[in-house]
Amino acid sequence: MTTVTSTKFAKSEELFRRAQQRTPGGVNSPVRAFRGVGGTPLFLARGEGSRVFDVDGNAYIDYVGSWGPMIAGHRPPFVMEALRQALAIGTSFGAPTGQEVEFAELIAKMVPSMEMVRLVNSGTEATMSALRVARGFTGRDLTIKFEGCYHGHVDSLLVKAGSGMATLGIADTAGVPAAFAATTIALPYNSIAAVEKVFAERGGKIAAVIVEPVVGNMGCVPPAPGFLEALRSLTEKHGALLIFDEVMTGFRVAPGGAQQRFSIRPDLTTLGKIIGAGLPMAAYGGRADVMKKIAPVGPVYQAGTLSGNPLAVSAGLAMLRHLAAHPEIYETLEARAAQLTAWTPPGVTVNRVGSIFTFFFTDQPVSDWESAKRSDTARFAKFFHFMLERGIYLAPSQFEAAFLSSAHSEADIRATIDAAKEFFSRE
Ligand code: HOZ
Repeated sequence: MTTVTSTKFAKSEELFRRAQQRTPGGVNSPVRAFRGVGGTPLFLARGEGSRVFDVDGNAYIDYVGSWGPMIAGHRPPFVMEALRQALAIGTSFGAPTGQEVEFAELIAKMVPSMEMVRLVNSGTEATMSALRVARGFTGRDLTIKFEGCYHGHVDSLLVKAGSGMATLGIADTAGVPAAFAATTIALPYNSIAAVEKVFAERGGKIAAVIVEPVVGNMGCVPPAPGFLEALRSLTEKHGALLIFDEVMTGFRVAPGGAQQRFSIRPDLTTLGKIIGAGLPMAAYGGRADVMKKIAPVGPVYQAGTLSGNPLAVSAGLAMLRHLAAHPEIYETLEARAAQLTAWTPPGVTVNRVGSIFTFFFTDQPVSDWESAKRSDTARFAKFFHFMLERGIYLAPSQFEAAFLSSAHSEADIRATIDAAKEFFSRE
């Protein structure tokens, strides 16, 4: 029997009630459950340009953008056309296609450190595989990661992780054998001294340093000047690999990602989100001598039935071609995001890199997980619901970033600023 409620979210509420009977927490990925802000998650019916529409018919200016992929907004015509053409051919072959070759060539052109590339289906698979090949290449087991960075739900990387782990306050997840977690050393983001110390003590055992070059998963936290450079030189000095997790920043903060923006060449890179243009796809790649350790050429095994799926590759190829052909998009994104974050609300710290940004509800600078977690999450939750009521859809957690798309107009930006200013003036 259907429960009828009188709120403007009645259909979402009903779907959420049913979903919780059959899916843990009613969602297929934890942060979506609104646990960080309370209330009922919106069940979405469709998206178009800068807008999403929920099942109750409410429209929202969308700053989630599917958590990053929708850099050109929802249903960009060039992606829709590529998908139409791909559908006419077939949805999966489990065999190589010509488009995969073109795609790998274009990725290598846009991100030159990725001399060789493997396509996988999610960011988690990409980081898991990159870590495995780093271990296989170096013959070492330990990994350095940073507190508040999130690299998917890879067993050994769920240590002091950001995103849903930060939102739900889970420090170390159940189900990960202690021996796996023990291969990870979690250090404060932006602390060169902490990384130097660990390398001085255990440098010969460290296979890789994995880092979000701009953190998106504790909210947006930029790298301090010199931090990425120090990671590069310390890994080089000690024979460890530097892995840039560019699942969020890839094709987002520059056509060639954070490594282009900050002029650092990592050994390995992981990509997700924009690379699939909203379809399930990710990639890892890097130095040819490292990537040649992967089967069938080398002894490091990694495989996938749907890897290089023709629909996902068509969409991704259309997206990357579009971004490569229109570098002016990055200037527009930069200008609009700067406009959106040019004012500082009282008691709030705004962090932004390109079109990724976060309003942290603290008046102190946010440069790592210790400072991010001082944010007033209850105040953020009030802000979130106020904005939602005014038709603005933000990520339902203080510890996630907002993403702007090229479909967001100046009018969208103005409407967003007006709503936010109203919140702060009424508070
Ligand atoms: N881990 C994603 C954001 N950091 C959330 C993905 C989702 O819930 O869809």
